[in-house]
Amino acid sequence: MPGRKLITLDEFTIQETRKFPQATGELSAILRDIGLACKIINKQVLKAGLVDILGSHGATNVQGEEQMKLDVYADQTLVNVLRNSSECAGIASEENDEHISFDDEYSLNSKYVVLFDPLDGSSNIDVNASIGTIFSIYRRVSPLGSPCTEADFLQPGNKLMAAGYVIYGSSTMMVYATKLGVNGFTLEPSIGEFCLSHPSMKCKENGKIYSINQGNTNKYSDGTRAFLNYCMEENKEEDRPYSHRYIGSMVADMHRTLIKGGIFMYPADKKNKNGKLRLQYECNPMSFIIEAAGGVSSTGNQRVLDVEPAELHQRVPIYIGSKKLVAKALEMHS
Ligand code: AHM
Ligand code: MG
Repeated sequence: MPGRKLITLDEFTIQETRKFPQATGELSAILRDIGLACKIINKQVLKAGLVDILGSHGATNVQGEEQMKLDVYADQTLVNVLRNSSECAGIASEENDEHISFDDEYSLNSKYVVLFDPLDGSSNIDVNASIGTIFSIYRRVSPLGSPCTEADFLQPGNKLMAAGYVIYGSSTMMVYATKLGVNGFTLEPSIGEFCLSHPSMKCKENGKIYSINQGNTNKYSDGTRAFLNYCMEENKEEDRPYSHRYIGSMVADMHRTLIKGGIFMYPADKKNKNGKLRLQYECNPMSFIIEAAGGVSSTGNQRVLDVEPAELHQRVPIYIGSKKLVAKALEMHS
């Protein structure tokens, strides 16, 4: 594009690193590695519709190759790329029961650990709707030079160094946040690079879209039901012009919430007292991003980022998005 300066993800993270003279560039390197893994995953996601032709998990395709389920493929890709990099001490993934510590000399001396949900919303693959990868980066608390431990992964969200997601949608985008803010990068397929397309993203103070699995309404608390009624009733009034949108893929629903404002909820219900979504793999990274963009996120009782995780796969209810609409939901919830 003559006359127009494209800024790649790598160039951007290096520029950001320069703002901190003591920074070593390790965080930028991890973001680059996650970007690389997600480009490899993206290539495979684009072929998802050909599963009947190429074969699915466990099946052998026409070339005689064993095919992997996409979420397993995504998980292994991230693990392999991060294992090969020298900046990551270990990972924890929604796909695995326990964390994995990398034990080569470089990894043992790395200060960061990474958590990810390799392919969130994977039930949407069959219908060709957007899915995504969600990731979080913590500075380890275990000593350098030794294998990382579970404690490194059980830190609250308020200790996050960075978090982000990649959405495999009508275009492929990476959005990541640090305490400096939130920036979005769209994959330019012809050069294979994520390029800065959404600088300094902000979540609107209020929004008109509420996003929830409304099919579960009977199981929600009275407060959540009251909020849903508030959104639905007298919908034509100018000051209450709410629309309901729910894709059922958190990355896609949150990407819309970040860009257009509104609220996304996955509350507790009568059967699932802690909701469905995972604190460490889904709720904390999304809460970190939304807060860095000026929004808020709560379990209904406390800030999501302040929840002390007790176990890796713990679930929490979540109300997240634009400040004013979330405040309204929480007021009615309480
Ligand atoms: P997954 O990690 O197994 O894909 O499940 C998480 C997904 C989220 O992306 C989405 O917000 C939620 O499950 C949808 O759940 P439901 O179908 O109950 O509405
Ligand atoms: Mg998930």
